[in-house]
Amino acid sequence: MYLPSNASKARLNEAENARKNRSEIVKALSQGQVSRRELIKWGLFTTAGLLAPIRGLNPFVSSAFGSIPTGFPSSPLFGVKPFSQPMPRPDLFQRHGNVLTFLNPVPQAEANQTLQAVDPALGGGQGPIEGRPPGPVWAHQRFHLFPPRVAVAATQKGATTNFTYNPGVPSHLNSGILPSDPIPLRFHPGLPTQLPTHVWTFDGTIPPKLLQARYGEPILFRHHNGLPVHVTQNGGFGRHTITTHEHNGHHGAENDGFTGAYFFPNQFYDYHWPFVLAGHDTVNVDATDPRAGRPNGSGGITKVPGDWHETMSTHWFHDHMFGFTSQNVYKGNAALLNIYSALDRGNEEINDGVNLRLPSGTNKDWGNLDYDVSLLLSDKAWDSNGQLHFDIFDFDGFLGDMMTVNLAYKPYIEVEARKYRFRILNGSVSRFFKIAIANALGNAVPMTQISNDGNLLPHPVTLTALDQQGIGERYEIVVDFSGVTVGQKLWMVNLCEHQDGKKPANELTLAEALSGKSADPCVGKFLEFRVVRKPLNKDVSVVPSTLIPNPDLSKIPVARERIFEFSNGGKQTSINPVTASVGPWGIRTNGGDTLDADFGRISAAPGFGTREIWTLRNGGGGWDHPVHIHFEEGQILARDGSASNVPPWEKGRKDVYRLHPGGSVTITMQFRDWGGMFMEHCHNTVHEDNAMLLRWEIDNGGAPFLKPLPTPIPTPQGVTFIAPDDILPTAF
Ligand SMILES: [Cu+2]
Repeated sequence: MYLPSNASKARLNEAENARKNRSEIVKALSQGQVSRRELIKWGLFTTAGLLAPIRGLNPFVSSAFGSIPTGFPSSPLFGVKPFSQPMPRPDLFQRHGNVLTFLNPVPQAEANQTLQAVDPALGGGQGPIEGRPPGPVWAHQRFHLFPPRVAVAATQKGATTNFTYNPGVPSHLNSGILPSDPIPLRFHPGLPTQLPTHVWTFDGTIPPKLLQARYGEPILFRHHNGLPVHVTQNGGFGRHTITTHEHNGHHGAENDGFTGAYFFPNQFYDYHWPFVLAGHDTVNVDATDPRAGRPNGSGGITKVPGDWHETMSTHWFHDHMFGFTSQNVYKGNAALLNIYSALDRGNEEINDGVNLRLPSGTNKDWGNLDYDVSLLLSDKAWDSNGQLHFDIFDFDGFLGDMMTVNLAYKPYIEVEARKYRFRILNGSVSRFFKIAIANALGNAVPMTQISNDGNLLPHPVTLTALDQQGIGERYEIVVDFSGVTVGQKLWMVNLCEHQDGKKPANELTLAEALSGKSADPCVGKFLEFRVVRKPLNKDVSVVPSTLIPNPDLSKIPVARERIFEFSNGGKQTSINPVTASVGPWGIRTNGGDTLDADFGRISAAPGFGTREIWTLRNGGGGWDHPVHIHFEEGQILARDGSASNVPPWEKGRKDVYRLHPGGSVTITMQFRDWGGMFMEHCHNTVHEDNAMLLRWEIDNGGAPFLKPLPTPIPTPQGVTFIAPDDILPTAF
């Protein structure tokens, strides 16, 4: 938590000094000069993983100035007031249809091993231009069956000014923002411009990027690493190696951003995202069902194989670097991804009996964003110079004290008096949200939740406050402003109060959250809606009472049940310094030991084409863990052992599951279409980076999959492979 702004000067000085001292250790750790192991050996970390209570180093311990469990001084606002800047829509990634001429060299199934000189800072010599692990095991699966039709390229790099902003909507639909105006990288026009060492984003710019994809239209995303070759050029946090996870892509594992498949500065990695409907090989294989399809660009549908019940809408992609995900995502490695389909085509007018006609717009055949708005929520903190600041020393989690939406500090958005769709992503490090919408009288405005994570719900649910939203979760809502008088304002309000990064401390009432009495600076209003006019065109959108029913798994036998328990007190059995980390957090699989992360260890290996039931259990201790399972959405069968505990908004499919303290979630999933190594981890990314992560794999779907798969060991001079360190006895 943060010191109140009226704390005594001496207390603030003490905290600021502690921040500086801690920053030195954070820097040394992030730059690889010391390891967590060494810090534990030196007594700077306790065995519980917390920074030892050394005065002048740990502001989280009681000090001479009182017993407030506190941390930094508040981030300075330099006189900036809330709701004094427009909220930018995301910046669209440019889609290139001429894949083979746009991308040079041409993308290929196996990693491109053409050699280039490696910077001396990275060890010199020669290394491959592509950082993807080489050979058939990491080749793009079925690359020739799904040739890329759209190419997208981006370079991860330090903060710079955006001269090419494309929000995809005219400025009157973007709160008056003129795309021709250059956008310096700052959280508000009145706040300092971020240094290239402190913020690293896609192409180095803000607003955050949005990619628009369609089912059956494979995308080749070439991700260049343009980060500094010197590991020390990081402003004190963030690692210059990256791996990009398309959260919750149904793609081959070589394109999943595996935590151990990271690549180095001056390399690229070709991610091949085919966007096939799950069940591609077994359901609707002749592509006759019009509900399984994509908008064809001229009012019709191009049908695709697969199960239409598996249609997904809202993803995001972000870094997954082993041990450094929290720092890198916080630093700006996060982008939004909308997937369009026959059912959810992003056009509210086309009435073909398939299109759900959710709020979006009518101008384009698909992908209209006029009334379909992505909101990336994240809490940030900055130092006395206004530069982005991060602290890894509380393994319970990191909390910022400044709310941002699309990386803008507490902005406003202009809306018309009609229905809007909002795609809300919790892109924080450790903070949960609970969202309500308030009017000027402080009353809750109803909203309709239409999706949970990637998937539209079977049936929409009308609520006056959403459930708690954990890190990585997406909730989509439809808000109807048609009854609001032009000129009035509404606010999006956070009701979820934190006292630390462990879990939400309290759920406040709307009145409590609006009262300003919470000690948590991120409680209360964070986004202002200004209703500026009647709709320019008639609102023809609808919210049907049935959206997308779940796929029926009842006829598929359950091959296996597994239990994963998430708790503290993990131990490390591997001595491999590359693949294994240590930390207070661990995962216990099927009653074995609670183990720290090792991406060389196989903890589960479900059979290709099978269905399983997994129970995710919180081992207790007063933490919540939002657990993310890659690759496949689960249907929640039970919470705390009972189906009746599953709320209506969790009756669709999900990919992040909040366990609640002491709670459990039982899900069912199937494993098909693709193979390779995937992950399961806590999405409180501080927990994830401090060892609450495991590897599981699907490796008996046929060649080239070896059983078990070899572990990649990336170096700037090339990726080598080693045999798995460890295979749990119940894995296969
Ligand atoms: Cu956790």
